[in-house]
Amino acid sequence: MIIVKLGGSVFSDKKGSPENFRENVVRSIAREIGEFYPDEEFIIVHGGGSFGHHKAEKYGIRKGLIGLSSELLFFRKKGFSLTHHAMLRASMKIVEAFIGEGLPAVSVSSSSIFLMDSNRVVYGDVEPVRKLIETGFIPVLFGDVAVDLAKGVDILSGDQIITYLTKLFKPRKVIFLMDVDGIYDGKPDEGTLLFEISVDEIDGLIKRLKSLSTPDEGDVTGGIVNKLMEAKEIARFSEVWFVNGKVPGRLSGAIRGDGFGTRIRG
Ligand code: ATP
Ligand code: IP8
Repeated sequence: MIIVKLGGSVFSDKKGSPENFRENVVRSIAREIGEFYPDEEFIIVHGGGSFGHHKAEKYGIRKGLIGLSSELLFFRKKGFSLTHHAMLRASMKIVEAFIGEGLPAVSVSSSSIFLMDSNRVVYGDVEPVRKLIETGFIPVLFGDVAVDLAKGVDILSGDQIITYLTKLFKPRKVIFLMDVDGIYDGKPDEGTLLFEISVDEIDGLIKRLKSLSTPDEGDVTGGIVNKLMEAKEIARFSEVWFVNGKVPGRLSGAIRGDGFGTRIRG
């Protein structure tokens, strides 16, 4: 099994207009997956991109529901519904592109199967996902809003969903598709591309990137730093790759194992 994170930066321009969508890029990714499916099982998890992050930010979903005036409570609950709805639209477009390329992709709403507690997933009803795979489908999950037992509501990132799924399903590979060539030792336009990072080096890299970076604009789930924190956990169970999802051939390279990008050594 391979889990592919279809980054929001790949299927959309996160700094562009709300709900912009790169259909050609998603179709090309679906075709590459089609070269390996059905011999290989896949789970797709996509991020928020220009669909989820705008609304999550506007309605302050990460701040939760505790101690709010009735007016603010209504505002935030409305935002929860609207953010989820925007993610359903993103998922519909992605699934349609996959079906258009002949792949039996099926959308699974993350907010319907996961519960969080203080920002982390504490429960996931993933049996239907397992059965979908066993029956030959390609489940498509996504970063979403979620009920949080401590805060009321929160945003659940696609990256954290992957950590949870990896521990249960033990995929042989997890491949993160982004709009840059892999992980850099600084900002992508200034730093050097790292072809291989050992798990033990991730904390040092995170520290360095935190010291360089301004908070990720347009990303409510912590951008590259959070992604690396999840990757550190994921790498205990699976091979991890970061490749450019906008460049044809990079995903298949990572699937074959001779790809151009960053590989995390477990
Ligand atoms: P989403 O969370 O919407 O799914 P995504 O998974 O595509 O998005 P981001 O969280 O946006 O990923 O993180 C990828 C972005 O991180 C890239 O667009 C890149 O510009 C930025 N970035 C910042 N620093 C680095 C770095 N050192 N190495 C790689 N990318 C970096
Ligand atoms: O883009 C965030 O998921 P991510 C989902 O994988 C929302 O971090 C709703 C913003």
